[in-house]
Amino acid sequence: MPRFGASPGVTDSSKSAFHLWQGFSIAAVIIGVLTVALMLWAVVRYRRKGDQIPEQHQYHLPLEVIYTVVPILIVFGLFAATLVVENKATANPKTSVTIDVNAFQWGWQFLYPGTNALVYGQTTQSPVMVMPVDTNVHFNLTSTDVMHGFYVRAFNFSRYALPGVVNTFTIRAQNTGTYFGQCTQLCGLYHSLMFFRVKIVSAADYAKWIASFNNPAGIAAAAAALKTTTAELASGVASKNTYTKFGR
Ligand SMILES: [Cu+2]
Repeated sequence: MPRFGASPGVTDSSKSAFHLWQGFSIAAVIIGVLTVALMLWAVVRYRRKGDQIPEQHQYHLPLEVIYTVVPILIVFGLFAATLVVENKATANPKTSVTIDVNAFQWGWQFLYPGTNALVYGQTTQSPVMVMPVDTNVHFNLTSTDVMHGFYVRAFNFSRYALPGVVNTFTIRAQNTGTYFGQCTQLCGLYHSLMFFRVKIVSAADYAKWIASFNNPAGIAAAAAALKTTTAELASGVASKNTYTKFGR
């Protein structure tokens, strides 16, 4: 089946959103082809054949009922399909992993509550958020300063990161790999460089990664990072990298 310019992505909800997009596109193609065919048929079949005015008709009730009811049914069908996919995407099922995502001008902080793990990075540092595959991962998304957008292309998913608001959602990844993420709300000078990456790993590798923060060096590093980020975020002005080139 054609992709109609979209990608299935790597999560449960990205795939259902992708299938919804395919369904909408196919419906549009069918309606488009049908409409053009009817127009062409009318143009050819009833083209001017002489100077005689054709027979004049008014009202064709069955036809009028059909072209009122059919579009309504189409809209309801598309609406119902959308509702099913949206409810799935916004459901917050039981999860075993939680990640607190905090956006700020101009970077990302990923905290793993109940563990020592902490990831932090600005602009082209592209911090790497690690998450396990085949696991419901719960996200608490916030912002320190202004509106940001949490967007991962491979998730087919975007959410506002708002100051003073916690947006929650659940993602279940089906594939491992590293994927590109970025801010999608114009949020200031370095918005265009507000990158991050998502690394989806096996459950065993995820446990190993979390455990790597549990030795004295890891704890010290995480504590130092937390202190730095807290100070920088509290000051409202995070120190900026010197922008040289894309560090992707
Ligand atoms: Cu931003």
